Order: sequence, then C-alpha cells, then structure tokens
Amino acid sequence: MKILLIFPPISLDERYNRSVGNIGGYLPPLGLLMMASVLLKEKHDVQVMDCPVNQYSITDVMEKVKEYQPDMVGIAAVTSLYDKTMVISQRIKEAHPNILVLVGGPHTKFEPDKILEETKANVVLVGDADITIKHIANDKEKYMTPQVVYGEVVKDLDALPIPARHLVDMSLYTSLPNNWRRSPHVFQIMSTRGCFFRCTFCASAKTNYRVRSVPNVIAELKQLKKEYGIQEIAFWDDIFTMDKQWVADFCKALGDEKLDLAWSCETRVHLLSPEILKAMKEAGCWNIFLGIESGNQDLLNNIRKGTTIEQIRDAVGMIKNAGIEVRGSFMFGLPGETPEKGRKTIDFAIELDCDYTQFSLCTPFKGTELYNTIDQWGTFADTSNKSQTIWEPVFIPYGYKSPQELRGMLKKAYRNFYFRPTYIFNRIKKIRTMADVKRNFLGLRMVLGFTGH
Ligand code: B12
Repeated sequence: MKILLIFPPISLDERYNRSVGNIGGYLPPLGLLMMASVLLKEKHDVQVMDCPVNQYSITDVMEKVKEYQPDMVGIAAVTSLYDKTMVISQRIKEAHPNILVLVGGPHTKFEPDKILEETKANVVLVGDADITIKHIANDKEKYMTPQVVYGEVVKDLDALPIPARHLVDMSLYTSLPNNWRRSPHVFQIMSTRGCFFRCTFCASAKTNYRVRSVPNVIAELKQLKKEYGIQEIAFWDDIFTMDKQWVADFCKALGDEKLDLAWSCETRVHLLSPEILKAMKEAGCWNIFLGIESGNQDLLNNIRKGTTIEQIRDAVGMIKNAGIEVRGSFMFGLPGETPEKGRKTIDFAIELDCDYTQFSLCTPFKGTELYNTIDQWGTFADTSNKSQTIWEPVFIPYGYKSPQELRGMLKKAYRNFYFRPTYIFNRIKKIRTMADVKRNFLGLRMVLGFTGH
C-alpha cells in the first residue's frame, strides 16, 4: 500500500506568534518517522511530507496527494496546528474519498469523536500509533468506516525499529542557536516515552513511562554516526535522568564505544546528583534543559510540579558546578499568579542566572487537568487552536487584569534577564569562533522579537 504521512504547515513566525527572523529551529517529525519505519518493515511504500521545514502549503499537500495517489494518508495533530490538520483532512476526503485518512498525535487525546466528525477522517488514532498503524494499513476496508481507535501502548520500546530518517532531508534541520554546541545539525532521539509526574498543565502528564535498553539506544547512535557522521544529539525525553543507573550505564557505553558526541537532554530538578552530572559531563553532555516554571513555591504547588525552590537552586548550582550549561524554562500566568508573583519569578530567574532562560505563557491544553479545572483559577482569553502556542496569553489567572498585562510581563522578563550588563558581558566572554558570533547574533534577534523591538 502507498502511504503518505504529513506534518501540517507552520512557519517560525506562526510558531512563536511574532517575527523571529531566520533563526533555525525546524526539527524533524520524529513521531511520523517512527511510524514510517514500522510501515516500511511491513513492506508498504511510505513517503513523509514535512511541511514546516520545506515551507509547503496546503495547496502543495493537495498536489502531492494527486501526484502520489496514496491509499492511506496520516496527518499529525498538535493543538496549535489542528485547524490545518482539519482542512487537509477534509480536502483530501472531498477530493479522494477512497483514500483512508488517519489523524493522530497529542491533540487527539481530547474529544476524539469531535475530531473524527470535524476532520471527516476515517480514523482518529489516540495514543501510541506504532503497533496499531500496522493493523490499520493491513486491513484498509475495516478502517474505512469512521471510527476512533485507541492505539496499543508500546510496552517494549526495543522492539520498535529505528526512525526512518532517510525519508526526510535531514540536512535541512537545524536547531535553535542556543540548542547546539558542535553542529547545528543536531539529531534527535528518544530513549524513553511518557512521564508519570502530575504537572497539571502538561500534555504528557501521567502517561506510561517506558525506557529503551542502553544497547538499543547505542545501536541507533552507531547507525547515525555511520550514515550521517553525526556530531551532536538531543534527547527529547521528558525526564531523561529518571533512572540514574540507566544514565550511568549509558554514559559508560558512550565512552566505551568512543562515539564522541556532544549531547543535551531535558529533566526535572530533583532527578539529578553531582555523581550523575559528572558522568554525563564526561560522556559529552553540554546542556540540560530544566522545567523550573516559577519562583513562587505556592504556584509550583498549584500546578502539582512536585518540586521546591530549594531543589531548583540546588539543581542549577550542581549543573553549573559540573561544567554543564543550563537552560531554564519559566512560565507566567500560572494558576494563582499575580503581577507581583510574576516579578518574583523574574527575580528568581536572574538569581539563578542560567546560561539561557526561556519564558513562556501558561497554556492549558485541552485534556490537561488545568484545562478541566480552569474556573477555579481564571478565565480563557482566547480558545482558538492557533493561539495555543505558549507565547500568547490564552489563559488569564484571576490575579491579572488583562492579556496585555501578561504580555507585558513576558516582555519585561526577556528584557530584564537578557539585557543585563553582566549577562551580556558573560556571553561575549564565551565567544571563541565565528560560529559563536553568529549564534549570539541570531539569539539576540530572537530575544528582540520577544521584547517587542
Ligand atoms: C520535539 C517537540 C517539539 C518540536 C517539534 C518537532 C516536530 N517536528 O515534531 C518543536 C520544538 C518544534 C515543538 C514545538 C511545539 N510544541 Co512540542 N514537543 C516536542 C516533544 C518534546 C517531542 C515530540 C516527539 O517527537 N515525541 C516522540 C513521538 C514518538 O511521540 P509523538 O510525537 O507523540 O508521536 C506518537 C503519537 O502521538 C502518535 N502520533 C503522532 N503524530 C501522529 C500522526 C498520525 C497520523 C498518527 C496516526 C499518529 C501520530 O504516534 C506517535 C508514535 O507512537 C513533545 C513532548 C513529548 N514527549 O512527546 C512536545 C509536544 C508535542 N509539544 C507540545 C507543544 C505545546 C508545542 C508548541 C505548541 C509549543 C512549544 N513547546 O514550543 C510548539 C508548536 C508545534 C510545532 N510543531 O510547531 C505539546 C503538544 C500539546 C498538544 N496538545 O498539542 C507536547 C506534547 C509537549 C507537552 N508535554 O505539552 N515541539
């Protein structure tokens, strides 16, 4: 069967809701590439159309469908892109009723029946697609009847094949200026799936946590080294250091194999120790991304973050001591927040002085606990899908007067953090190469976008 998997169009300016310039940051659709790999193994003919990086429009998608004439089309659904997912699905069904149209991805968790109706798709697939998509592709007639299908949870991640990266042009993808060290052509990889923590705002909260074996991850890295000569990788796991023994084994294996990779990961502040950080540094880890969220303990409690201000201070200190860069992520407009508490968060970010700090706005995605309990905390200012980008004030806690006040807080945070003489001096001090100059220039362009210049 001929299968086309589509990631809908979005420009960088749309993603950030502001003009950010040509900063890079188009990243490969790993979920689609994983599914593609499973389908290739089943001997299907598969193509992946990643619209954002290629700047393809919906018209381009329709032309591709006409030219390739697939038997099945899969379209990814992320909340902020859902309107486009819907239009693509409707148009394909109108023009080619015999194509089996499948919609899946994080947005389908909430009201899948409504999505089925709106998109006119044949199947809305909720959850992991890797196992279930095989059954669908192998039994087209059965799945032509409109239905919601719950994907079988992949228990053994080692059983999955390596993502079919060869179906996209990997040379097109470059990470944001502050997300790479050795090469902007960072390759992304998942060693786990899911997260069992309960953060009320997170679309991945309380999902099945599963982990691949170390040899299985190393095998993928060896393949990437051989095929693409990779120099750098980024782990997209929600909680990379959840199992410290796993991380220690991985760091040792990376050293034993002499893969010589720079790498970065994301984790939670209480899942670190000096020992594990030392091993990570020695194994090439240069950057850790932390979801810090707020400088107010009561707000952390309101979102069930399960961390303390002291743990945050300790984690940032430990990472810096290990000689690893730290990227801290904060949100404004949390449940219970007031402008005064927002300012406390800015002060805390400055006190922590991470190498890079990201500020965004709390966005209650459909299906999250926060979305379901919103009346307790505030009101929605904008419920359109395209505004759910985390950079638009869509949720206004009772403590704020207006969306403008929240927008002002975001600008103030970027200005106060990045335009400090000590921060600028430290950045300049770290410049070694022309690549560093360019990185800082692009980073500045992005910060200016966020500060409204
Ligand atoms: C990497 C990443 C990005 C990359 C996207 C790269 C890309 N081209 O996909 C970047 C940085 C660009 C990004 C941006 C955003 N992201 Co993001 N991102 C992630 C992250 C960390 C990993 C995604 C991933 O590849 N996972 C691995 C694969 C295997 O999982 P998966 O994508 O869920 O796919 C599986 C199933 O969902 C399903 N599936 C997925 N797609 C499809 C399609 C079909 C047809 C079918 C049948 C099934 C199916 O099958 C897959 C295999 O089982 C996730 C968190 C996470 N841990 O997943 C957040 C996540 C997807 N992002 C999220 C958000 C909110 C955003 C932003 C809106 C804001 C932001 N964080 O900056 C933007 C806008 C989206 C965009 N594309 O422009 C939310 C989505 C919430 C929602 N309801 O939509 C998530 C879940 C984070 C979270 N916990 O809240 N993101």
